[in-house]
Amino acid sequence: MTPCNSVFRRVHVWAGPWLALTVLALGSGTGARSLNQPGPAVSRSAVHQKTDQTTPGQTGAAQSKRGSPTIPALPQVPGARPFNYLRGALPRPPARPDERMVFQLDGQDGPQTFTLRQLEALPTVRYSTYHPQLKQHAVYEGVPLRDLAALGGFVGRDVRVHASNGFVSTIRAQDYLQEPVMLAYHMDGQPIPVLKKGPLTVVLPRTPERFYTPPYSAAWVWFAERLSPVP
Ligand SMILES: Nc1nc2c(c(=O)[nH]1)N[C@H]1C(S)=C(S)[C@@H](COP(=O)(O)O)O[C@H]1N2
Ligand SMILES: [Mo]
Repeated sequence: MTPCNSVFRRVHVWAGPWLALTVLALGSGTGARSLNQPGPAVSRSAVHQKTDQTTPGQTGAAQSKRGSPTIPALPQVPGARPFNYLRGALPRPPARPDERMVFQLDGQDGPQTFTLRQLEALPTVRYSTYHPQLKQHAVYEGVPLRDLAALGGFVGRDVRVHASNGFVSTIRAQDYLQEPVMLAYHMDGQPIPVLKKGPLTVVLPRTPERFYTPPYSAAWVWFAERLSPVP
């Protein structure tokens, strides 16, 4: 269990409704982004989390006319905690013929595939963390596994991340429900190079400390290409 005095825990405070209004008033992307500059895992920004929100992945009708991003509601699953989102879901852009499908979600209603731009339109977190295999700090941006699992209809179940080299790793529900473990697509504001384990790589926050213990080394899945629930 995460110690309650951990740094990570402390940022996960609930903001008042005024804050959600502020975030909405700021509009899409740019406004929210300015509250969340790259930096340590502890963002200076307040937390934007609304309780009366739509489920992740809902787009279109869920968006306001101005296209405000939709911050996902906290899933009604034991162990789920508010995350500090950079922004919520944007309307999913249609895939262009020149775009490659880079990720597959094995949802309960069948597989869903995503281009990079479609992944970028999902709820987004950004934080600085230390990559234990690259042995370097970087600011990563990506989709929380929890939002992908919610989109696939299997939030609360343990998940498997499949990589293009055949590697498969199981990530426990309690880990991705409590912490914003992400499928990262940006590193220091840029697409993640293959030499840095991109283009899609799973990263974990700097805390809790257990994420840096041997049982978790396999959770840092590089070349990620598919997410499924553990059968
Ligand atoms: N795609 C992929 N990701 C992976 C692995 C792998 O074999 N393939 N191995 C995991 C394990 S068990 C470890 S210890 C680290 C190894 O990363 P390194 O080879 O950069 O040290 O990556 C993790 N992520
Ligand atoms: Mo390993």
